[in-house]
Amino acid sequence: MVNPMEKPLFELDKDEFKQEIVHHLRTTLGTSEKKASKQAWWMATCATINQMLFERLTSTQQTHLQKDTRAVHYFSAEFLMGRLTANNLHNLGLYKTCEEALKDLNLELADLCEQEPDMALGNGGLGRLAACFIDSLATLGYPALGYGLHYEHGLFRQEIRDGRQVERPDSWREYGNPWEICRPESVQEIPLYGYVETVFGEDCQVRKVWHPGRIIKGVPWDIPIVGFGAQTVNILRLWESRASNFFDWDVFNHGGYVDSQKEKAEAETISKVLYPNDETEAGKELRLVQQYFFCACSLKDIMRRYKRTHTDFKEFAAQIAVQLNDTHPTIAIPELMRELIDEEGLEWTEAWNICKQVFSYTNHTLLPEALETWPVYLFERVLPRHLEIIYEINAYFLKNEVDAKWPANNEIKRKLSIIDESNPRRVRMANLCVITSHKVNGVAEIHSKLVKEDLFPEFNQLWPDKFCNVTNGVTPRRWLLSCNQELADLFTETVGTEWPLNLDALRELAKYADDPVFQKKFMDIKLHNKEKLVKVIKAETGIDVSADAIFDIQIKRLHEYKRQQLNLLHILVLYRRLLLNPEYDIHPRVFIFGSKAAPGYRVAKDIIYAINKVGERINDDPRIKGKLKVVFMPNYRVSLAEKLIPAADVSEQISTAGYEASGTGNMKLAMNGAITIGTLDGANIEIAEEVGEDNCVIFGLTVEEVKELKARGYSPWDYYYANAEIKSALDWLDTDYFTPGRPGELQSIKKSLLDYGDTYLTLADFASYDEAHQRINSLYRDKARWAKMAIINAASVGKFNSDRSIQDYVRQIWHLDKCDIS
Ligand code: GFP
Ligand code: GFP
Repeated sequence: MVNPMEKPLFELDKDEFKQEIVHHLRTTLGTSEKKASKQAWWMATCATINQMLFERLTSTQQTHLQKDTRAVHYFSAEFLMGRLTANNLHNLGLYKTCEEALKDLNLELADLCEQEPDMALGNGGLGRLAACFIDSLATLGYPALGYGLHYEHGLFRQEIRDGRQVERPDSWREYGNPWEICRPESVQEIPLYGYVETVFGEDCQVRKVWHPGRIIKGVPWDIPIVGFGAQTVNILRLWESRASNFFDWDVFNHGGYVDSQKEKAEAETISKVLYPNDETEAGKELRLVQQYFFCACSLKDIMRRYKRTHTDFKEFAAQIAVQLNDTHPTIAIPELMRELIDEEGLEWTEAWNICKQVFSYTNHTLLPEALETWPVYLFERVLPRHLEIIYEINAYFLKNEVDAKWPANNEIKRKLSIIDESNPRRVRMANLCVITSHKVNGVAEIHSKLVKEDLFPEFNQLWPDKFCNVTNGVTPRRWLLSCNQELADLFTETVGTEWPLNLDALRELAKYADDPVFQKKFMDIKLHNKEKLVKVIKAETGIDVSADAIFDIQIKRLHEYKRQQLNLLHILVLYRRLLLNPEYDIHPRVFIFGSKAAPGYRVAKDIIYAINKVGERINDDPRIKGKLKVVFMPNYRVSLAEKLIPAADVSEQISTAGYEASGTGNMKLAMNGAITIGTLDGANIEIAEEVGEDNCVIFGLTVEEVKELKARGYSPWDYYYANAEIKSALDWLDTDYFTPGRPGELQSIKKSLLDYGDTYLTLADFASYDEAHQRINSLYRDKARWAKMAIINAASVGKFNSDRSIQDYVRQIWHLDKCDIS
């Protein structure tokens, strides 16, 4: 493979690049050098990049077609792509050329990159994982397609007003997006609602005919996914919904303009917005329709492509792998059954055998509320034929599998059934996934073990070979090469150019971990990144912080199990200590948060409010002499993460053990030399194994201890009464100390930690967390020791390259071959 760090794949030199940009500025953007806005310059740069991308895209697709390759289709309701300009340039090996070309035009590439809105078509880790995976698939040269929804509005833009989260609409393509290509030639028609008719054919065979009540049009938009080295350019195909017959001219001509638009508006609603994860009540029906819509479009697209080279379905399972990213795309299972049986005329068993080989499922969480179920009545109305198919799968499964293994055991039947028989009856999507898929994987070793033992123990008894583990990973191209260029250059200088493809090459760095010269270079880069972040913090929040302080960062969705409240409680305790004893000896600390809360999740929003209010008080308090600062960065998103991660000293990974399936932020931060303070949860365990327990700071209850404590009966009050600091900190929240004139505004935090039982054992882990922070404090003061730890972290996280995850999927689940693109 050509390594673009040594030699640009495309031989454009700086001057040619410059000419192309100017050419596009004039001919594609229709403006001139004198008048062009930064936005126009950015668009012209993207058009230049696309020239190269599209060529590779076409040759990739042609080669895949010619060689009739087996491909994986990654079905995901979320793809958190972020920005693509810098990433694409790095993967093409043209970043520096482009930077110089723009310099000649008196423009800064980094500055132009800021023009790009984030493509935030996801909520958090799950969606960003999908984005890293398609990067790795292309990099490794595997035929693969990402399939998802073309949300008009991605995750909301978060504003902070008087400390509170306010959700504003995100409009990532308001002024056009240079990376997407509309493919009207591949439009699909998707049926919905209606009823099912039973027809007796002349051959006396019973057939089911679905008479849909509505047809929606699915319009595909392709985003090219460039692998590093740009041999392969795969596609992320996102479906936009439109009315199939969107303008009713008759109605319009009779004066009913609004009516004529109604159907159009309704159809477009389907791909209008991304649902934030925890919002389970809102728009249930719409959410089910969204899931069905994108799965049905994608399967039709797959079948269309398959039929170009095949006349029957005998090879289908050999050619097609579909990975279900969580339960959101589960409806693809009955949809493929329906297509094969009702539309293609296959027998039930034949269709079922195909489905069992095609699908595999990744579980991302053990939280019961995240395992989707849909009321049967809703299914009946929206997807009547699919409900029948699900019933049939279920009957077959209960009779042939469950009854065979546990004869006449109604309790087990009730538990494993796809239908939950309580009132109202519900369809359990996870059960359908497990029953159908040939492989089910968790996303870190401990999580995969818990999936088997706690979540699906009976399924595991039925099919022990079905369950496996693929530990998550992140792409080092975005999360090191692109976001931390100075560090990337130092690494290239030290270990050579191979590491973006083989992250294990960074192990070499460990040799220099004790070398004062290397330590200085490494820590100077960290300092420089922190200085850059200081400016961003000032610009975004108005808060002054010093780059000499420890930058302690917690960035992730806001959820009580991720325990931002534990971090906050510790801040309150530190603040109190400083007030009681101004000489209290700590190295200055800046606690930085970035986090969005699901709009319907009250306590999560209250935690954001509390962080901001506590922060305001602390940041303005001269008595503590700047030893403590609290920063809440608004609108956390991929592009902000790219600025925060390179500047982190400490990485907060503090979920209750057993609750964070894996985590991926933990990997990104360690990769950039931050020291983890973490529980033995998710991938933290594997990170600790790789970097060594001396190079991270572990605290808190283990999974087993959490279970035991819960079994014994956990009472947070015991900790409240036993620990005077916890008590004072929580009682503080009853007063108006942080919300002058408005006492009790922060009470809900205290309530959730005491009155409502502290589900996530925040108080039980507090003492250990506090002690861990004291260790951080003394470690940081030993400059050489800290630098060594940071270097060893960066050197030891080769395992967490998403390329490794993809290879694990290929070996255990997908069985794909790489395809050379000539
Ligand atoms: C994709 C390809 C493109 C091609 C368009 C045509 O192909 O290169 O030009 O779509 O619709 F990636 P298929 O989806 O038809 O394979
Ligand atoms: C979820 C899980 C994480 C896991 C990711 C990707 O992400 O532990 O790392 O999926 O598998 F919770 P969030 O969206 O909750 O971050």
